[in-house]
Amino acid sequence: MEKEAILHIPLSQFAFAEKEDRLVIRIRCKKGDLKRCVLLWGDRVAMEEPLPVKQSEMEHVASDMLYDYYEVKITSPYTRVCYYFRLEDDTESLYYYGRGFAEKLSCGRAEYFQFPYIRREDILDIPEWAEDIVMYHIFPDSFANDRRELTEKATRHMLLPDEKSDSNGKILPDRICKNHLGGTLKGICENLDYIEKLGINCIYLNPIFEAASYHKYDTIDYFEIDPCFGNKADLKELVQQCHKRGIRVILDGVFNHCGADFFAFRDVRQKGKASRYYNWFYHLPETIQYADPPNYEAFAYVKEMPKLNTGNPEVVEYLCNVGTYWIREADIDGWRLDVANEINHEFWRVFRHAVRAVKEDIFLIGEIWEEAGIWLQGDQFDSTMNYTFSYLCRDFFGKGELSVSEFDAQMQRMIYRYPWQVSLAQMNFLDSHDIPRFLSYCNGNRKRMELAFFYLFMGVGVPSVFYGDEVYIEGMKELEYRAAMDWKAVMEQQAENNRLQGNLAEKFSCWIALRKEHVALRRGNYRTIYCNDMMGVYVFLRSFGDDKVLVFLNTGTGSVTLTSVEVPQLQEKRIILSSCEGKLLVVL
Ligand code: ARE
Repeated sequence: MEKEAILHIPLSQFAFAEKEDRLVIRIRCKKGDLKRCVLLWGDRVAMEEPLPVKQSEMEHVASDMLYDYYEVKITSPYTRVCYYFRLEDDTESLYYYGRGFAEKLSCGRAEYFQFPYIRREDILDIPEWAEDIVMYHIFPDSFANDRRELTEKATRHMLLPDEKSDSNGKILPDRICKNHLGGTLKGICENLDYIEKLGINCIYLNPIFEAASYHKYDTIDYFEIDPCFGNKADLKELVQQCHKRGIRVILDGVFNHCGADFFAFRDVRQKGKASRYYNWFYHLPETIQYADPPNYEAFAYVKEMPKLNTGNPEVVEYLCNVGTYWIREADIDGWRLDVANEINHEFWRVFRHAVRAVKEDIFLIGEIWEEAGIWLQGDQFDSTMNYTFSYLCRDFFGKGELSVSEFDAQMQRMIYRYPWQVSLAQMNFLDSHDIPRFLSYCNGNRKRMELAFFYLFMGVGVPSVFYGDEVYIEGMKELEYRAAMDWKAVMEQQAENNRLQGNLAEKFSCWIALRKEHVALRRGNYRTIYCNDMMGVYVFLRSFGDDKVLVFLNTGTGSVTLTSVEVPQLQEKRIILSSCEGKLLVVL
C-alpha cells in the first residue's frame, strides 16, 4: 500500500457537514492503489467502552492525474463523531487513524479522527438560489444604450467639483467620468426580454458607481451611479424589472482600492499626513508622489487606484455601509468582490456579517483566480470566479492541448478541492471582462466553442455567459474582448434565415432549459464513465436522486458511433449511445 499518498484532513474538504445529521468524509490515495475503503465511525462521547462503531463502505467517486478519491455520506444520529478508516489493497489491510497506520487498532477513540461537533452555525449556508442560476455577465459600457447603437464616441461627464482649488490655492483637476461605448443601465433594462429568452435568471454587472475610467474600477463615489450609465432610479428600475422576470442582480464591489478622486484620497493629496483620511490608505509615505509608478500602495502600481486600508475600522464601516446601502436602496441580490484576495480576511468576515444582516440570502462571489479554499469556509465568500474552469476548457476545447482523460482528471481535481456545496456554487465561465474571448482561443472554430459551452451548462458549478458569447464575439485585446454587443448579429440570428444554422443563442436557451429541468445538472454529482483519448470521446454521469443525465461529448474530428459504455452506477449496465457529431445528452 502506498501509504505516503494517503491523505485525509479533518474539518476540511475531506470532512464536512452537509446538514446537522449528514457528514461527508473523503480520503485520497494513489491512483489505482486501493481496492476498498471502509469508514468506521461512532459517537465520540458514547458511554460504552469499547466504542461501538458503524461501518460504511466508501465509494471511489473520482480520480485525478495522481490520486483516487473515495467518499461516503453518512447520516449520523450523533452530533459528535470520531472515525477511522480500514484500507485494503491487493496485499494488505491497514487501519488509518489520527496517528497514522496500524495493522491492529489498539488505541482509544481520542486518537481517531474527530468531527468534534456538527454545529449548525458552521455548516456552509450558501444561498439556495445560487445553485439554480445561469448568469449573464454584462460589462455595462459595452452592452446597450436605449437605441442599441454603441459607438466608440466616448463621452465625458464633468462632476461638479466640491472644491475648485486646494488650501494653497492650487487648482484641483476636475473630476471627470469617462465612458467608451456609451452603454447604459436603461439599455440593459430595455433588453431584458432578450436576456430572459436566453433562459438567464441572474445578471452580474461590472462596476456601475461613479468612477473616472470607462471600466469604473477606479471609484469616485460609492454611493452614486456613474452619470455615464444613468442614475439610481435607473438601477432601481432595472432591478425591479429583473425581479419581475425572476432574474437576480449582482453588482461589482471594488473595495481593495478606490479612485484617485475619491473624496478621502483627494483630501490626502491636498493635505498629506495632515489629512484626517491619511490612515484610510495602506502604508502611505510621508509625502505622496502621485506619479507613475506611485510611491504608495495601489492596485498593480496604478496611481489612480490607491489601496484602501481595510484594517482601519473607519474604512471597514464605510465599505460595509456601501455593501448594505445598495441592498436597501436597490434590493440587489449579490456582490462580486474585486481583488478579493488582497484584502484581509477579517474585513470579509465583517462585510459578510453586515450584508447578511440586511439580506440573509445575499450571494457573495470573491474575485480570486487561484485555489480559494481559505475564503470558502463559510465565513467569507459563498463562491469565487472559477478561472480554473475557464483555463481547463480553454486548454481542452479551445487549444486541444489536453486529452480527454487529462481534462477529466483536472476537472475532477478542481471539483474535489472544495466541499460539494462550494463546488456547486462556483461561478464557472469561459469568458470574462479580463481575458481574451474563448472563440479566439478556438481560432474561430465555432464547433469547438459550442462544445465548450455545452460543457459549461452540463458541468459542476454555476454557468456564467459573458455578454456577446452567444453571438460569437472574438478578441484577444482588452477593447476587443470588451467590444460592443453585436445587436445586428442578434437580429440576424433571430431572423428565420438563420434558424437552419441553429444559432448559438438558441442552443444556449435549449441547454439552459435542460439545466433547469434536471436537478442532476445543477446539484448532482459528477462521475466519469468513459474517456477515449483516441476518439476524443468523453462520457460522464450527473445524478441527483432519481434524476440521472448521461452526457456524451465527441470532441474528435469525425462523427463517432459509440455503441455502448459500462455505467456502473446504473442498473442497466450498458447504455447505447447513437452516433453523434459533438454532443449528446441521454436522460436516464
Ligand atoms: C488597465 C489596462 C491594462 C493594464 C492594466 C495595468 O487596461 O491593459 O494591464 O491597466 O496597468 C481594471 C480595468 C482594467 C485596467 C485595470 C487597471 O478593468 O482594464 O487595466 O483596472 O487600471 C489580477 C488581479 C485581478 C484583476 C486583474 C486585472 O488579481 O483582481 O489582475 N481583476 C480585477 C477586475 C479588473 C480590474 C481590476 C481588478 C482593478 O476584474 O477588470 O481592472 O480594479 C493572473 C493572476 C491574477 C491576475 C491575472 C490578470 O491570472 O493570477 O491574479 O488578475 O493574471 O493579470
